[in-house]
Amino acid sequence: MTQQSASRPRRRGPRAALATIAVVALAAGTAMLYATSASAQSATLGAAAAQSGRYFGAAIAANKLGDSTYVNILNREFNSVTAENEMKINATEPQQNRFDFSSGDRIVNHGISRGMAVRGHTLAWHSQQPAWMEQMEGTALRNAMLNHVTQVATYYRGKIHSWDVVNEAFDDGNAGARRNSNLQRTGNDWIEAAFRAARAADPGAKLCYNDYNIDNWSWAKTQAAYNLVRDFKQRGVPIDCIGLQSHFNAQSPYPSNYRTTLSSFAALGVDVQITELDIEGSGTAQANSYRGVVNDCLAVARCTGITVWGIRDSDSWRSYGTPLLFDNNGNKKPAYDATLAALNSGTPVPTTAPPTTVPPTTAPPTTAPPTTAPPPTTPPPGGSCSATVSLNQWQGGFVATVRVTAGSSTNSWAVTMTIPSGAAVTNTWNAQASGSTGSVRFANVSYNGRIAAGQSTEFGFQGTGSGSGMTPSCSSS
Ligand code: 9MR
Repeated sequence: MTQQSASRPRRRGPRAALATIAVVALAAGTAMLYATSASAQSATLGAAAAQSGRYFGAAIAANKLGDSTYVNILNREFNSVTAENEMKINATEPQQNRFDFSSGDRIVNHGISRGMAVRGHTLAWHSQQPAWMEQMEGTALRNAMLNHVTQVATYYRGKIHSWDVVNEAFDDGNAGARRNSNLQRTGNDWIEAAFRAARAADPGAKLCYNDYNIDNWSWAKTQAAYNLVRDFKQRGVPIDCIGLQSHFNAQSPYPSNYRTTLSSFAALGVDVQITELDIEGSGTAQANSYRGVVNDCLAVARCTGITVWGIRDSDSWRSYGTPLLFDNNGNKKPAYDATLAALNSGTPVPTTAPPTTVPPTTAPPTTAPPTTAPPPTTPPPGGSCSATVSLNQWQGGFVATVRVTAGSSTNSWAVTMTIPSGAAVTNTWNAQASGSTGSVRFANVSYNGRIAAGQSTEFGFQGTGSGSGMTPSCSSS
C-alpha cells in the first residue's frame, strides 16, 4: 500500500465545485455563479458539512448517552464522534495487558449504528496514562506502548475513520522541542514507531498526529509539528493527517494566519482535521471566530472535517468559558448560526499552496475567453446522481470511498454495488448498508440525502477480501 492510496477520503469537493462554477459562469454569466454557490442550504451541521464531503463531529462522553437533550442534539447535528476520554490509555488498558473496551465501545457503537465516522483518541500520550505505565521507563515502556497501540488499534480495526496515534508530543515553550515525557525518554523515534504499529494493526484508518497550540503559523510549536510531518512524509513513515486541536481563548486566540497553517500542512500531502475546536467567548465575537475557522477549513481542499470538543457549554472541559455551539439548555447560540451558515455558504477557492511560495509575477493570460458557450450539460430530470469509488487495499482487506455527485438536486440517494465474490462489507460510515455480500445497497443517512445539483458527498465502507472491480450505480429521488 502506498502512502497516497492510504489517503482514504480524497477530498475533491472544493475543486469539483470550482470546476462546476466555472462552467456555469461561462455558460450563463456570473449571476449564476452566486446562485450556484448559495443554493445548498442544509439544516444541520453534519448535513451542511457533508455537501462538500466533509464531516462535522463532536467529542462525546459515554456517561451522557442517557441524557435525551444531549443525545438528540448529537444525533441531529453531527456525523462524526470522538470519545472525550473513553479510548485513552488509562481507560482501555487500566492494568497492563488487561484491556477494557466497555466505555469505548459505547461511543463507537453509538456512532457506527448511526452512520457517523468515529475518530479514535488517542493511542500514545504522556497524559492520562494508567499508574502502571506512568511508572515505566526505557525498553519496557517502549514495548508496552507498542503493545498498547497494536492491541487497541487491532480491536477497533475497521471501525475507526482516523486515529490520533500520538497526542501532544511537543513542548509548549518557544523552542519547538519535544516534550520531556517518559515516552520521549524511550528515544526520539517513539512517534514513528507508534505510527508504524498503528498502520500494521489497522491499515484502513487514517493516522494523525494531534496537538494544541499548532494553529498559529508563526509559533515555534507549529513549525515543530510541521517539520515532523514533513520528515515523516519524506522518509515514508506512515502518516495521513494532522490534527489541530484548536482550543482558542484569550491566551491562544483564533489566529489570523490560521488558513496559512491549514494550507501549509495540506501542501505536505496530509489531510488536515480540526479535532478539538472550542472558542471561549460569547455573542458576535465568538460567532465571528467560529465563522472564520469554518471558512478557513472550507478554503483548503484537504481540510476534511471539524470536531468540536463537546456539545453544550455545560459539557465543556472549559465550561466557564462558554466555548461551544449550544448553551447549557441545548439551545443554539449565535456561534451555531454562524457555523451553519458558513458551512452552507459553499466552498471558497482552495488555497493549497504553501505560504512560503512567492506568488507568480507573470501577468494573467491576455487571450480572450471563448465566445461560444460550452455544450450544455443537461442533467436528467427528477434527481440524478453518479458515483465513483476509490480503493485503499491491503492483503485481506480494503476501504472503499464512494463519492456521490448530484446531477440535479436530490432528496435521497442510494448506491448499489456488487461486492466481489469472497469479499464482505464489515463496516460502513455516512451511509446505511443493506447486506454485506453480493449486491449491496448503500442508502443515504439522515444528514446527507440532500445534495444540491453539482455538489457531492462521500461515504465509505471497509471490507474483508479484495474489493477490486466494483462498479457503483447511483439512483436518487
Ligand atoms: O476534555 C477532556 C477532559 O474531560 C479530561 O479531564 C482531560 C484530561 O486530560 O482531557 C480532556 O481532553 C483533552 C484531550 O484529550 C487532549 N487535548 C486537550 C483536551 C482538553 O484538555
